[in-house]
Amino acid sequence: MEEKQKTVDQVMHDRMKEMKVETMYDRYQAQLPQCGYGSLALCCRHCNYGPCNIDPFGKGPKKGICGADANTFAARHFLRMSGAGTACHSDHGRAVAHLLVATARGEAPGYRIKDVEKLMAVAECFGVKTKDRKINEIAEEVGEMALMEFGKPYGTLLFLKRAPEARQKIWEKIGIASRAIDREVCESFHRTGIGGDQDYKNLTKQAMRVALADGWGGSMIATELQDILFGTPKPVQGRSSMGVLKKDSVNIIVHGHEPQLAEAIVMASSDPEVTNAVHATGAKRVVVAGLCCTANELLVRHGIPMAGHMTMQEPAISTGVVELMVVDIQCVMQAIVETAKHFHTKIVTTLPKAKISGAEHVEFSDEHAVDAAKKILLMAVDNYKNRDNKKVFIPGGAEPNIVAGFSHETIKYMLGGRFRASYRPLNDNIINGRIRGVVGIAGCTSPKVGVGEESYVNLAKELIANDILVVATGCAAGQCADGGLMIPEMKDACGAGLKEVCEAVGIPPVLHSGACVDNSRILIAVSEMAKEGGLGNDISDLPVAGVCLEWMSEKAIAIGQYFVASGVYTVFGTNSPVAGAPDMQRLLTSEMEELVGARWDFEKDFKKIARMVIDHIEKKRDALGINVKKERKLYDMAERRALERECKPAPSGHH
Ligand code: MSK
Repeated sequence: MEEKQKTVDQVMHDRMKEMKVETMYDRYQAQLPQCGYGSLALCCRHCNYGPCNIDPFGKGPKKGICGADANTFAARHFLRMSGAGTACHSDHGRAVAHLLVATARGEAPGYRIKDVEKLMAVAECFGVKTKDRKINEIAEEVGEMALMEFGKPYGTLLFLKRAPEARQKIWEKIGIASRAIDREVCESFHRTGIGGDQDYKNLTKQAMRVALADGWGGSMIATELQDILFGTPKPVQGRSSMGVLKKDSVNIIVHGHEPQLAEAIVMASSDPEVTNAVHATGAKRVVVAGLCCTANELLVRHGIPMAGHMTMQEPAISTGVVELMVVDIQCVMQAIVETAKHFHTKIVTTLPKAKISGAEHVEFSDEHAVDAAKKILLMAVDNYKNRDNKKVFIPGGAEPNIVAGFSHETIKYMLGGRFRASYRPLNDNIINGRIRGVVGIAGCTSPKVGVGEESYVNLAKELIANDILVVATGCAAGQCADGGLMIPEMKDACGAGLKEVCEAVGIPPVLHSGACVDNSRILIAVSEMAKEGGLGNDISDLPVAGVCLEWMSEKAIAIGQYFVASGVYTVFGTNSPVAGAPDMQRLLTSEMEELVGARWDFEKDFKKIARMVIDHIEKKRDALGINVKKERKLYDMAERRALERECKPAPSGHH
């Protein structure tokens, strides 16, 4: 039997083992068996009576010292995760809003407004006047309005209005329309403290409200305002593989989430002082490559190469060619400082709110972004001389070309054309069955599934073979890009219907839509599909689903919860975060459907997940009446004569 080719991840981990460089997989093994109480959400340490555990099987305690039961333990845990995830995406959004205001005021040299059309669209949604006003004036007010969304004392979030009316009514009816973003995060932590909210159903409702403040609040602010500042993604060719790092170049990796840092590094990389310094070292050029969601941001907007997804941060350093890894915030592992010690790589942190012991720190601010970026680049160039060529190992060298940059505007434009951009053609293709449905695959990569398992790649292949269009974000998108799925030629792996559509439009069947904050693009896309007509009135009517196979971050839980609260059936892999509390598990996986028309599922096996998602899509199609097969009617002779009589033209003068 032909041996399966090793993935880049696997090759690099073999290499790191050889070099005795510790990896996250080693540390994962060292943690096994992981704490059973923690895994089942049955450990509470919210107060110093604890830590309290609940024994789900034996005769041990069934309550904490305060009397809280398993459902309260699990629901509080779930709400805190949703709140923390929302805080991450939203604080990111707040930073972008500040940058927009600073740019509009001329206080952020180097940055400018790139997408005026989107600025106008957001201004309209925020009720900001645009007539006879300068672009910068409008941008300043839009930025300020966005900042108000975090702390306004009254009302609900402005972007909630973008959802179909039927969805907004559900949110209002059950009291989960999000108010100010900070208020929802703050209240979530208040309610989960000792002696607060102790009703698992009520806690889960707040988990919906805080998560909606992420998807339709912080994340949407981040995505939309980033598009205004850095450009809305359009189809762009890119490369994704560790092979984007070059032996003959100064390599700098930008890792984290907030694109303002990465954009500044890109701007400064062509500064003559930097290019001259590079040439003086004998290196050919400076390579800026992205990692994690920063990579997604750079890729979808500029086609800047992507070195890998989250679990590849240690392997990337272990290529021995990375002069410097500069990080901002989220999904950056403390371990990289130790990995870097085996090589010449410098680790540089940039934000006052995210430092790492042992890393160097160059403070980054909107006002001095390009100066800080230049300083960081020159540090990288200076470090080139310290590279140890004996340690250099870049796996593969194959650099799959990918086509990325599928914002919801792009999808609309590609399907409908510049002057009649709409979701009509997509809806029509779903109605006629060429496309059975759409699945968003989002989220993290995790050592829990094994080294280089390519679970997202396998799932996506299964889905496109069944005529399901896939939209990918975050590290799931990174894995699909590495796996070579984001090229138009992948049409040949599709079912006949999807293949026909991909061929006609010239799109890959797996669309890269950006970073994890960009799941907000999926919310807008499904809202527009519902509003376009022919597929019901609400998001929950659509034949769509969301999947996250290797969830890790609290952000993933917030995303899952806002997908479900928005009406999207969502399946998570590995394990349920509330598995030890049967009522809570039932609430998420069944009863939420009655509340919001969608629910969660948890399943380890990606093949089963593919089946679950396909079944769900077919169920929705049945409910919409678009799976009706016209039965072939065979007429007998008497019926044929009757038909002929009916079809004969009426005699003239007879009406
Ligand atoms: S980076 S949150 S591992 S998607 Fe957005 Fe990737 Fe998950 Fe971090």
